[in-house]
Amino acid sequence: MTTTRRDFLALAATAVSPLPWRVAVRQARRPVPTAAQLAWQQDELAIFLHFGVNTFTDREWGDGTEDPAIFAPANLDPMQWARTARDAGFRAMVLTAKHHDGFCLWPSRTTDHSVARSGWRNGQGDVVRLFVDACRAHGLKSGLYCSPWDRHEPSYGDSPRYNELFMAQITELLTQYGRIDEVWFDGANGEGPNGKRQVYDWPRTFGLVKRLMPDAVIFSDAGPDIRWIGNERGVAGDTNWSTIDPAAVPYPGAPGDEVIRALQTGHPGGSVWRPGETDVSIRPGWFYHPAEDAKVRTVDQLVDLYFTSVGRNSKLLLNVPPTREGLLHDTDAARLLGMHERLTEIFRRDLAAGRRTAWRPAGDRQASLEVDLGRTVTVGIADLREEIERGQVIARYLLEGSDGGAWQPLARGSTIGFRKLDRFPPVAVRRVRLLIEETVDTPRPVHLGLFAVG
Ligand code: FUL
Repeated sequence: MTTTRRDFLALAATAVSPLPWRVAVRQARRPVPTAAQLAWQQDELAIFLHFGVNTFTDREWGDGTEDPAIFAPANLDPMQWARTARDAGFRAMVLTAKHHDGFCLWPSRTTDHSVARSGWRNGQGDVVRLFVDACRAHGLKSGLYCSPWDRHEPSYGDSPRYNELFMAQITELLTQYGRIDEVWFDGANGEGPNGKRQVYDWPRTFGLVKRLMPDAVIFSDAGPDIRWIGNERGVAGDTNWSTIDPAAVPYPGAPGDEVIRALQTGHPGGSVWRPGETDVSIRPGWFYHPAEDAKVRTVDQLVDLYFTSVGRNSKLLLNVPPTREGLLHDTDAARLLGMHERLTEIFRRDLAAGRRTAWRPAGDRQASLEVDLGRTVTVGIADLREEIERGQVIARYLLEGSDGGAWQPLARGSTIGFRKLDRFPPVAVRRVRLLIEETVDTPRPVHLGLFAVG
């Protein structure tokens, strides 16, 4: 029996460490975010806008036979979308320029299945243009979703022909509207109108975006810049590495439990930086349905989403679908503003700010951080942050508090990354310490914020 290099690494790993990935991790230089990935994550909150013919047919997936004339928003106002997003503390918006039904919200030269054949503004309107203008007017970044799955386009399934058309659509979107910050690809790959299945050309697609819009981040299940978090419930993995093994998610839409697990948690030894985006809707559906007006998530639920996405080293892409009028619904807008007020209140005063802290490395895989709060205060939330510009390294930690007596555990966790928020029953403490029990590289000082509301 021969021992392969892979066997050797596996044996070596089990011999020196209970963590099988440690050997591999030590060998390579750890990945770090690009400037665009870092800015994307620091934005924390983005609004997703599902809008199109489905808004008027009351469906979630159009089949491509919709008459463009049904697209007739009476009061379309992307400035209202952007104003609401900005006032609610969101920093970006992503619009479905084309969903699976193939209807283009811009007057594409590649098809007549677009706003150009709708009654809206006598076929002279361009929703993408109004959208990017509104984003710019309100200081928001703009993103475009362009579905590769197209149930209208006759060439879909005739792979080389459709791929040409898809490239042309992306080219229009990335050359006619100025800077676009995020390009969003759904991995769905269903049948076309001819019943055929399409073979997408992902390397070409990603290459085109990189060439036309080098500073944009590309989202898809498989990256290359931002990965999907693996579910649409708004919950990132409690363990969530921004690094991942690219082979674990080989292409957008790759099926399987292992793929979902990899998306949820990332991998400490992953060779690429590919943080997870958490997309979830404020309503049960992605598109607007009047029957869901009483099913909008409550402020409490939205705050919970913040904790399970942003608070787990992810970014929240919260879908708020415009109505048939072309506006964000009053209920949805009120909930967004309520969420913002609540979060502002929660994070109003950092009880650890300006307090004496001591950072103590212990060897090259452990460290502790202790803060003396100067007096006894009640804390219920910890806000932990790694300096991710230099990579993500923490794998396990314990947070403890003391009011003079013995240290009491407040929270335990695995990864931290950009931001980890822990909520625990409010407790009176004078000192708090973070014990970093395990890392995958030399630990660096962590930011610790403490807040009162639990
Ligand atoms: C899914 C799509 O099929 C849904 O309609 C929605 O756009 C969601 C964000 O992605 O895969």
